[in-house]
Amino acid sequence: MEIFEQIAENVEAGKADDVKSLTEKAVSEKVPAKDILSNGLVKGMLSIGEKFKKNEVYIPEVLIAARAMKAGMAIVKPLLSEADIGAQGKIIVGTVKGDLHDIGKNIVCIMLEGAGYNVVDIGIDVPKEKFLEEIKKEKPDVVGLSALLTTTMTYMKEIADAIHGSDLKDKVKVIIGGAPITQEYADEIGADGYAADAATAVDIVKQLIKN
Ligand code: B1M
Repeated sequence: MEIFEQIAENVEAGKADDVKSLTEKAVSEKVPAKDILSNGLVKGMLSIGEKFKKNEVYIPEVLIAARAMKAGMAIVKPLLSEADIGAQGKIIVGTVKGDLHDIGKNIVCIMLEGAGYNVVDIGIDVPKEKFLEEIKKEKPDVVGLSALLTTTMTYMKEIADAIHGSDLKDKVKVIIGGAPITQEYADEIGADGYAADAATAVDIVKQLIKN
């Protein structure tokens, strides 16, 4: 079985120690960190996500898998940052108020860091006031909002409205993402970009910072 498959299977099975040692092995075999992340760690997490959706596994299994994934991410993350050729721009990323999901957001942050951006992760359950405060403090080029629940995605509009209604309007671009988000919703709330996955988020940020 190839190493990516082994990593993905062990993420799914929640075996943090095995994920850690397999990730270390892949790194020592000079497998690119980005490939370990997307073909192994993320693949395993997406797979358990699908099973959770079909009620084939429950929340505890998902949490244990997330912990295993994080064990691998801890090894891969500094390597992605080492590939940094210099900060291309600054991005603030947070999961919106009421929402505690952070796995996708963390992957987006890692991929952006890996692409050379200076990323400020402001965490989960973030109210609009905190987004505005951090934008004023950090002066990012782009602010990224993540939401995984249909009940919390509506809060993205409140954040977008707060930014667009302030003097920060022309200073920062807004991108949004998360499982229930669509391009239509991004257009509806006046966001500058939408990304279905972390790799696309990097592409969109690149385009937005260039313009
Ligand atoms: Co939650 N959960 N969850 N959950 N959970 C979902 C989202 C759900 C779809 C599961 C289901 O099918 N029923 C469902 C939402 C239903 C809905 O709103 N329509 C759901 C629910 C209902 C809940 C609770 C309400 C459950 C309960 O308590 N009864 C509760 C809510 C807690 C809260 O937030 N207030 C809850 C709790 C949890 C856990 C704590 C158990 C855990 C979160 C652990 C954590 O994040 N630390 C969890 C998980 C893990 C999931 C699923 C299984 C997996 C999410 C995940 O990590 N996916 C999820 C089912 C699913 O999505 N299949 C589910 C893997 C990750 C790599 O993908 O997050 O989509 P994703 O991120 C992707 C893209 O979306 C995109 O890029 C990422 C990487 O490619 N992306 C962005 C994400 N953010 C982006 C931002 C960007 C750009 C792209 O720009 C800024």
